[in-house]
Amino acid sequence: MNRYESAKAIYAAFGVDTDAAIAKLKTLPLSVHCWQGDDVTGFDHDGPLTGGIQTTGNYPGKARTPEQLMADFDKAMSLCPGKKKLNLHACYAIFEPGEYVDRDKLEPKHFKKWVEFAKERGMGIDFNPTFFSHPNTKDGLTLSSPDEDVRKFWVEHGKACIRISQYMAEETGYPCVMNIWIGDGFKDIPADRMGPRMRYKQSVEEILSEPFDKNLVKPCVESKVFGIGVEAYTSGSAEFSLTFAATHEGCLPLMDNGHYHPTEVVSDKIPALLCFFPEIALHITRPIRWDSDHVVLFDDETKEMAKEIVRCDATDRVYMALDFFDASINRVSAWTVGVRSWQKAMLSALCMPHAELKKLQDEGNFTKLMVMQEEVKTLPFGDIWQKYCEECGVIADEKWFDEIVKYEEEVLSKRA
Ligand code: RNT
Ligand code: ZN
Repeated sequence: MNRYESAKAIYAAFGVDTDAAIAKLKTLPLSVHCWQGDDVTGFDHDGPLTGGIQTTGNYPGKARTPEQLMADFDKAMSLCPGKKKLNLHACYAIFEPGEYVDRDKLEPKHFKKWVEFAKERGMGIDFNPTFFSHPNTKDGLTLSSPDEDVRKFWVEHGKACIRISQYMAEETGYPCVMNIWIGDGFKDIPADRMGPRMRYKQSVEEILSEPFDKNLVKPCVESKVFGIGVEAYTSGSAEFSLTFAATHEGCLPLMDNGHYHPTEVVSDKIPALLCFFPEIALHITRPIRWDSDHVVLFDDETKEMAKEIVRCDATDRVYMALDFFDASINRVSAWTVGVRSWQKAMLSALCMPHAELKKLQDEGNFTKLMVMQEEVKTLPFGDIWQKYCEECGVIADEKWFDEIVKYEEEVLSKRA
């Protein structure tokens, strides 16, 4: 018996069908963010990264052109099992030589090359208006600005992004999740907390008044508790964003697990939101002490989030996207580790006897529940992972890193 067959039998004794788990995971799209490849820079500006987020590190070989970013993305994805979607930001618009339009004037044609890229690879696309890294941010505010010209500019950007999202969905045949996140906020104690939120509410309502097909475009609002330089207050707080989504049909709440107080966990929020929302969206990241956007690992909270999605039978109701950016290590490797980690978390969640464990809970058998939850932790998951990778045609073990070393030597190290 080979290792997979042996592992499969061990799992079967727990009532888990590992073949079914592998087959299921192959169908679940994971949205992979383009911005790990170039430290959230994009192609439409030269200025710094703003909006309260920051990349740290200066590892050589960063992608500087669409061609480089696409090549790096391809390299990383060739080492990752599973179904992927491409997650783009508006600042990754690709202009013709000499062409430039500001963000309020963006059109589908500026994303044609990305659409071709995605279609050739059978991927859908998710999209994000970029409300940061732009000079038209006044006193740190965009959609919640009291300056009507500034606010209107960003509303127009949001509307343009709805049209672009609709185009992406029509072209690829997959719904486009369009996520609204603003870094608006204040460094110090504000005198008016409600005003910016009322303006933010009005702005998103104006953006969503742009016509779109609700089956094709899935607008979201992403909350955040604080950012660098906006420590005291954010317009898009958790309560604001959640309530906005709850009261605006067709708008989804998006939870980024770096955006809450450090003792809060998104794994517990997933089943809470699923009681009310038909669909929700996630940004999967790894906060260390703050919203640091470290590379996602196969760690406890990551596993717990995946477990909740599977246990709630919500794999078709949760849009899963990665969101991290580490500039201190090889970026292609960072991408690969993050994607593989989430895939591992999902596969291991799919290989748990959830019905049996729930039964123990409902019967009040907490003694056995604890025993079983501990026992399943040491089942031979590595053999299931290996089989999944093999079936997906990617390297299962640590040898994938040899490919990174080679790519760094041959490609990344040659970049100016
Ligand atoms: C920032 C948010 C947001 C961004 C991306 C680039 O804290 O998490 O999602 O990371 O839009
Ligand atoms: Zn995020």
